[in-house]
Amino acid sequence: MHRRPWKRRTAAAATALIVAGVSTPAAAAGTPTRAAPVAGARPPAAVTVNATGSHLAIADFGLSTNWFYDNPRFVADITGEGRADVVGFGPQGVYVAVANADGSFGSVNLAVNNLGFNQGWRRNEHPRWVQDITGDGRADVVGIGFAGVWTAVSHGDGTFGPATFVLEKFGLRDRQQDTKLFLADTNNDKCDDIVSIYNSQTLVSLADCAGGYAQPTLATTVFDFFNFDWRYFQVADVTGDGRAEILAATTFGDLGPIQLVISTRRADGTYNNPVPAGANFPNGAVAVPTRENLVDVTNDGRRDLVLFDAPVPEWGVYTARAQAGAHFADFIRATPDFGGNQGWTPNRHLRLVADLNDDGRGDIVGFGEDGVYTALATTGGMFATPNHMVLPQFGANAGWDWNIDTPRVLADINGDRRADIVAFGTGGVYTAISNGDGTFAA
Ligand SMILES: [Ca+2]
Ligand SMILES: [Ca+2]
Ligand SMILES: [Ca+2]
Ligand SMILES: [Ca+2]
Repeated sequence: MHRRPWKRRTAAAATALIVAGVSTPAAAAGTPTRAAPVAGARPPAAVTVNATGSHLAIADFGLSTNWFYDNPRFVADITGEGRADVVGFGPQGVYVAVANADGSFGSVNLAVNNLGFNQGWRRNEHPRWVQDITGDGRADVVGIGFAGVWTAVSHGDGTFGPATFVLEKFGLRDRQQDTKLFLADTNNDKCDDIVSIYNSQTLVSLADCAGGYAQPTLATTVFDFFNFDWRYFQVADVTGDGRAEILAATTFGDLGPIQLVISTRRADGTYNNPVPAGANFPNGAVAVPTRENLVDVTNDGRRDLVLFDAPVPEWGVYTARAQAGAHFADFIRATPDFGGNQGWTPNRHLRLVADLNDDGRGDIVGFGEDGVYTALATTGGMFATPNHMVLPQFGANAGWDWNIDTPRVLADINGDRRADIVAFGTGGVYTAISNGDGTFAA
């Protein structure tokens, strides 16, 4: 019998949680109601966006060419040239557009004849990633389908090897519901491994750096439904040693009060029992790690926690700086901006952190009601105040309030190490190139 902590949680306990930059509610709302759609059948696009004044970089990958939530789109460097390319899981497979040095993109090509919508792949059932699994600096394609793991290895010129079934594990057929799946390097060979977390069973399958995966091994039994808040797990390197740690949030279980904990990897591939990770608030509230807010903001090579939508003790953005020894300093109020008191709303106003000026510190980019606002990182985990509206585009009032159908990401597409805006809208892919001072060239 599995006990689910969120069903036991009291209302008082739930309000003690801070939900930071959460994408989960939006994803749940976007869950298709149909269980098994007919191949090729597409529901109408849920939204339209007004991209007036934005630069249309690619007239594809957008709502008008029938890309939506069941077509995950990524911006990742598949050529190893330092420029992020557009990679989308479309009707017939994986489509790519390689970035050019001037911020434009090459033609859209079908690079892999599988892992697409018409082959039955769905966002909520079949996770897909575009990350490097061979250690050559070129992002590859990984998908976990019905029976197991598929990969396609990047050749570095915009083409890929064939989609190959490499491991009969983790598939929808065999895994338990509520299993958390992650792709992250756990052993510092630069090849991203598969981490699976389920009640009392955390498994790691090591990448063989040739496109395949080893049989999974048991990393720890500690993460169970009773003691851990199942909504929040993260697998990421926050110590800078190239080995991903496991971040989790405890419940009011046997381990004591709710807190953020961290589990580090042993040399033999197993994981140590989690210990308190710090990152405390004065009032004892817990911080919730998400991928979006684990970004180095101090240029020490360690990912820090950046927390939005934290009304305690005051509104604003809070940072907890990663320190040596798998521990975070306590949260500090890093700027009074971007908070709910100014109208910023979790599921309407996307806020991201990425380095806009190549100083090694992640900066804040907020997609507000009427446009894009930025605040550059200063020192000590702080951000410049006040923030500035730098683009009158990509705002919620133009329809950019739904980040599943129309994702917006920050990635360096022109190779100057400054993160640019890449937005998938109605007409296709819109971009805004970072000027390096917190502003963008639309
Ligand atoms: Ca690769
Ligand atoms: Ca690895
Ligand atoms: Ca910066
Ligand atoms: Ca750039």
